[in-house]
Amino acid sequence: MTAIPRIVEVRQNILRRNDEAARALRERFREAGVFVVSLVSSPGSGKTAFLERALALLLKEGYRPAALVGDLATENDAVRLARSGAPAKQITTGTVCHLEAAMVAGAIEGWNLADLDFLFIENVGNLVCPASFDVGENLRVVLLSVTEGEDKPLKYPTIFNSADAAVVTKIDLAEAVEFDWGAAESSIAAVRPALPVLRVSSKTGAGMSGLIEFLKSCRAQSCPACPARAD
Ligand SMILES: Nc1nc2c(ncn2[C@@H]2O[C@H](COP(=O)(O)OP(=O)(O)O)[C@@H](O)[C@H]2O)c(=O)[nH]1
Ligand SMILES: [Mg+2]
Repeated sequence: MTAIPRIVEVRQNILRRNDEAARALRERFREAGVFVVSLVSSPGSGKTAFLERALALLLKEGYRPAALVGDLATENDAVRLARSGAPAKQITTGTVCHLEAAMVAGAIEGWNLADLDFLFIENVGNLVCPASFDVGENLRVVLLSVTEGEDKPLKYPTIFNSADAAVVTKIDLAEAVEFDWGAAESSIAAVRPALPVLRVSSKTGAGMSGLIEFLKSCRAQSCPACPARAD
């Protein structure tokens, strides 16, 4: 009987500490002028594939992007992202199912944030835990690949609720898996009416330029659909 309230209390303390660390991070990002975008999704939805293209496109346009990427193990994704030429660092979490603000703060130690225009944070692939942990981002983007099923937003509403935009990925496969666009959009709208929804294929590049423009407009705070976070 007494164990449950104690667990709740510990969890609340962890979240409170994380919120404080995230607020401090967001202030550092604001002072440095770097716009921070986090990516959340289930494993394999295409976060890293999207970032590979996004980093290359932004570099080509003269922006200075960087990326942090969280997984339980391996440096694989950081290696993939570093090929773009942008700074990229892996955060390995061991058994932890999400990134926390303190992990982000540790990973950017030694980086001069003022040298960056965009910092992408790829969270650990998980539709549950990352929802509760602010990592100091300005914009949280939730990805949903066409191969996952149109009702994921209904099954995992919290993560869609915590996001500022949704991106449907792997649209090159939509026909093959008979993806029902109407059902997917209704699922998202049922959870978060008016959440901006974009579409992309990192394989063909379809939708990439629109998504980059969206991120740029969020950075410039000129996008009416884009409620960039502030404390
Ligand atoms: N056909 C297709 N495959 C993709 C696309 N994006 C990612 N993939 C594949 O999906 C798998 C998982 O992608 P990855 O970026 O590692 O997902 P993450 O776990 O969310 O970072 C890889 O085999 C990718 O090549 C896409 O737009 N189209
Ligand atoms: Mg990845």
